[in-house]
This record gives sequence, C-alpha cells and structure tokens, in this order.
Amino acid sequence: MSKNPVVAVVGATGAVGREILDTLARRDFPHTEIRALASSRSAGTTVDFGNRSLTVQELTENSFAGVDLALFSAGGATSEKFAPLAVKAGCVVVDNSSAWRMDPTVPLVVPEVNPHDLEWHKGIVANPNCSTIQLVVALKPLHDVARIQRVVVSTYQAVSGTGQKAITELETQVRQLFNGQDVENTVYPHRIAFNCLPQIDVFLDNEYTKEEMKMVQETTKIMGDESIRVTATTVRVPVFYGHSESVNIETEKKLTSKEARAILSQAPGIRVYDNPSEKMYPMPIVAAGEDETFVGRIREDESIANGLNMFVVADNIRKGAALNTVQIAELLLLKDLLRVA
Ligand code: NAP
Ligand code: 3JN
Repeated sequence: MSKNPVVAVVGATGAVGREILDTLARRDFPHTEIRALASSRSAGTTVDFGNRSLTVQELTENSFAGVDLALFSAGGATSEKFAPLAVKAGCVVVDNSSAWRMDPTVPLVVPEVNPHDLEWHKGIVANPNCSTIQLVVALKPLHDVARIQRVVVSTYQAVSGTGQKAITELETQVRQLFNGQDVENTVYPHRIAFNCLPQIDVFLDNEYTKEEMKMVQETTKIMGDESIRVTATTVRVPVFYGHSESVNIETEKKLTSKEARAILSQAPGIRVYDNPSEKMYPMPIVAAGEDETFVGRIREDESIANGLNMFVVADNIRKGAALNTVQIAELLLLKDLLRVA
C-alpha cells in the first residue's frame, strides 16, 4: 500500500491489547494513525502507546471506516460479530481469538512456521492459541529434518493467559493467604495460589479440555501436516507470565540430542537455553519479557527408538499473543497483502 496503514487495536485495554500497543511502538510499526478500541466500559480512558497516550473509543459497527488493519483481542464473541464488519469496511483483521482459527478459509499463522499461508487470506488471519504458538516454533525445525510422527505435550500455563482479572486473583489470594484471611476464587474453579489446576477452559465430550483440543487441532493446521498425532494435557500454575511446556516427540528419522540442539540453534525465533551442568534451562522467569521461545532440557527419550524430550518456555502475552500478531501484521505489510481480495 502506498501510505502507512491506519491501525485499530480492538480490546486495547486488556492484557493482550496493551501488549499489542507496546509491541507496535517498540517495533516502530509504520502507521498513519492508531485507534484504541474497547467496550463502552472503558471508553474515554487512556492507554499507553510508546510515550503517548491514546483515548479509548467504544467499539461500534462504524469503528472501521478508514481503517486498513485491525488487531483484535477482545474475545471470540466480539471477533465473530465485528471482524466480518471490519473486512466489509475494507480492513484486514488479525484475530487473537479462537473464533476463526479452524475455519478452512482463514489462515492460522505463526510467522516462523507458515508465513506462506498469509498469501491466501480473504480478510481475516487468525493468531493461534499461545500454547500452540510456542510449541510449533520448536517443532517445525525438527519436523523439517526428521519428520515428527507424534507429540505428547504437557503445559504449565501462567495466569496472565486468562487476562487481567486472573492476574489480580493470584495477587489477591497470595496476600489473603499470608494475612491468614479466607481465600476467595472467582476466576478459576479452585484456588490458584500455591496450587495447580489440570483444567484450562471447559471439558469437552471426549474428556479433554477445550484448551487441550485447541493445541491438538491448531498444531496440525499450522504445520500443514494432518499425519502428526498430538496429545496434550494443559495445566494452570501460579505463575504470572510465561507458559512452560514439557514436550515429547517421536520422529521418523533418528535425531541425537546434539543434532536437535544444532538444528534448534539455527532456527528463527528460538533461543536454545540448555546447559544443565550450569543449571541453565528455560523457566518463566527467564522468558518473561522476552520475544524468543526458549528451548532446553533437550535429551533423547530412551524409552523409544527415535524420541526426544525438551522443555519449551515463552512469554505467553508476547510471543503467545501480541508479538505473533504484530509479526503477522509486519509480514502483511511487507508482502503487500494488506488488502481484501
Ligand atoms: P482481558 O485482559 O480481559 O481484556 C479484554 C479486552 O477486551 C478489554 O480491552 C475489553 O475492554 C475488551 N472487550 C471485552 N468485551 C468487549 C466488547 N463487547 N466490545 C469491545 N471490547 C470488549 O483479556 P485478554 O487477556 O487481553 O484477552 C483478550 C482476548 O484475547 C481473549 O478473550 C482471547 O480471545 C484472546 N487471547 C488470545 C490468546 C492467545 O492464546 N493467542 C491469549 C490470551 C488472550 P473493556 O476494558 O472495555 O472491558
Ligand atoms: O489460558 C491461556 O493461557 C490462554 C487463553 C486463551 C484464551 C482465553 C480466552 C478465550 C482464548 C484463546 O485464545 O484460545 C480464548 C478464545 O478466544 O477462545
């Protein structure tokens, strides 16, 4: 496009929306104007954009007039209603919710993995679930060399994945416990402070949670390979920022841990952080506030012929949401795809 785009951030007051604004400013995203949109609850308040303040406007059906690019993070219901209106107004949408992810007409993109899928967008591009993003960033380079046949993943997910209310709930519960007060839980079904919850989102008919099935389905769509078998267990832990994953893979071709380390060291978006003798391995306190996906504890699975284990950690609000969204936007601009076909 000949001019810099007008950009709308939908859900600008939320945990992800604020990080999107910060990421746009930090990466100097070319723009003519940035519009901060949220519900009527926060209209008139301000949000930071670099060293400026933006006044939040209420999201309405007319919000997209003159907007070229809309970055949505206001939940699935808002995306379902407003993304098609934005596209109709001539805007390209990058959507953080699950509303469009499994729609076969919508590309689901992680720039390090399947940037080519952006070419066929029809106005909406979906950003995957945070747990899926960091998983596929680590899987893709290994798949390209050794073909992954099966993935077993268990997650340890930070409360920021649930949004601002959950961050406050963990802080409040820790304070209540230290002050000998009764602990209240409103966001999660049980206390999250000093606890682990093997439930993220609702349970489905197959006894998995919705978060687990998002990981299963999104992974094969992004990797473009339906033959990869994936099984997941997702767990909420009392961490503020940074999702961790214990990942076991079975490959067609044998990879030694040394070979895997070398492949991952060359891969985009990955920082191999793996020196056990120095007690160096990925942790949420290492990855929080960083852009890369950290991979460590790389070792051969001695129980099978061609298997590897690794521990993968990323900042769920950055690479898991805001950064991936902005990277998609950057590619759309670079490839001149900021137009509706
Ligand atoms: P959050 O902190 O609760 O923020 C929600 C945002 O959505 C706020 O800006 C809120 O505005 C806005 N909003 C809610 N209802 C709205 C409506 N009817 N119209 C306009 N704006 C509305 O949540 P979050 O953590 O930022 O997550 C937001 C969404 O992003 C999630 O629901 C999810 O779909 C997606 N997400 C994706 C990932 C991922 O894995 N990629 C991770 C986290 C979140 P007000 O301030 O006015 O209420
Ligand atoms: O719980 C997490 O760590 C990630 C949460 C993501 C999330 C939260 C509420 C609604 C999503 C998502 O992105 O899958 C959604 C949703 O849009 O379904």
